[in-house]
Order: sequence, then C-alpha cells, then structure tokens
Amino acid sequence: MRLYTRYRNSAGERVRIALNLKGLDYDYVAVSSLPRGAYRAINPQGLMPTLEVDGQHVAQSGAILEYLEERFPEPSLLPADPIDRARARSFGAHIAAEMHALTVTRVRSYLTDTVKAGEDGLQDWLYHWLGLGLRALESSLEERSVATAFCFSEMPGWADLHLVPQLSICRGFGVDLGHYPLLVAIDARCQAHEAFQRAEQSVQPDFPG
Ligand SMILES: N[C@@H](CCC(=O)N[C@@H](CS)C(=O)NCC(=O)O)C(=O)O
Repeated sequence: MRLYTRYRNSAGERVRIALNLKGLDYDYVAVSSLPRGAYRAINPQGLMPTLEVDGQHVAQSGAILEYLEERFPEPSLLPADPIDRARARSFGAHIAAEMHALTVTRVRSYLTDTVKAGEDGLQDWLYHWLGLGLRALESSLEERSVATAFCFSEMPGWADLHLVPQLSICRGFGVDLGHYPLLVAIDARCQAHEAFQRAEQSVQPDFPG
C-alpha cells in the first residue's frame, strides 16, 4: 500500500495511526514530491490523503479507515460492543465533519481572501467551531457508562486516532484546552503509544529540516 500525504495532514495522520495500530507496512509518498498536477490525476478531489492499493486509489480518510477495517479486521479499531462502536464512529465523524472540515486551509483562505473576514473574523470562526466541537466531544466522554483509558475502549482506536491530530490543530490555533480534561488525558495516553508517535508530523520524511 502507498499513502499519499504530507507531514502536515491531519486527515492523513488519522490513516497513518490506523496503519500503525494494525501493524501494516506502507510506502509514504509526500504529495509535495510529485510533479505539478500529478496528484489531481491520482485523487480528483485534490485533498490528502489518498490510499493506493494494488494500483487503485481511495480518497477521504473515513473511506480509507473503513477499507482498512474491512480488509484487515484484526486488530480492530472499533470496540466490541455495537453501541460503543457507533459512539466511536460518531466521535470520529464529529471531528472530521463538524470541526476539521470547517477549519481546513481552503476554508480559512476563502474566509480571509474572498469573504474578507479579517483576522478577528477568522479567529471568531475558528474558536466558535472548535470550541463547540470540543465541548461536544468532552460531554460524550463524560456520558460514558465506563471510563475507559482511551475514548471508548482500553485500547486506542477509531475515536482516538481522530482526536489526537485534531487536538494538535487546536493547540496550533491557540485554543485553551484546559476545559477538556478527559480529552487531554486521553491525548496524553495516545501520545505515549508508538503507533501515534510514528504518525506524528515531525517524524515524517517530508518534515522540513
Ligand atoms: N474530509 C477529508 C479532508 C481532507 C483534507 O481536507 N485534507 C487537507 C489537509 S488536512 C488538504 O488536503 N488540503 C489541501 C491542501 O492543503 O493543499 C478527509 O478526511 O480525507
């Protein structure tokens, strides 16, 4: 398998963590190393990551994660209990669709360059959507019937691999994470885990310097 990504690619980091948790080898292809226009031919959506399997390309981290889970079911990224599985998927979807998608580079650029939102407007936008998302995620952990070490299991998985890259983004934007003790504690546990460490930005081959 080949993963088209770049070091700073939150959605790609989710997939890198999943590949590591499942113990799967893959070739890392830095999209910045490709000739101009080549990536669009691989992924018409133009967004990173893309997984290549036997010459076939799959875009969107959610679809890639589903593929990996179906093709390589063990170890599973999802908890055993069906409700916990649904909660883990819901947690991941909230990050991917309700937080990350509203704050990615192209959305921020559109706000500043086209909508002329200005720096304050952009800050309001980011803090509003990220704050709303973080509060929802923290509440969903508070409501668990069992306080597991990771989001919905004693092992890191689907929800956790979405959480860690998203908290890194929040820190990058200067969001105060002090109100979210459960999220921060789980993030710290994940960061001690090798699968997360090997997926982290600064150890990717295209990380500058
Ligand atoms: N929903 C997509 C999001 C993909 C996405 O927005 N990726 C960003 C980076 S995290 C991207 O490729 N941006 C285009 C760019 O930076 O040139 C997924 O989960 O794969």
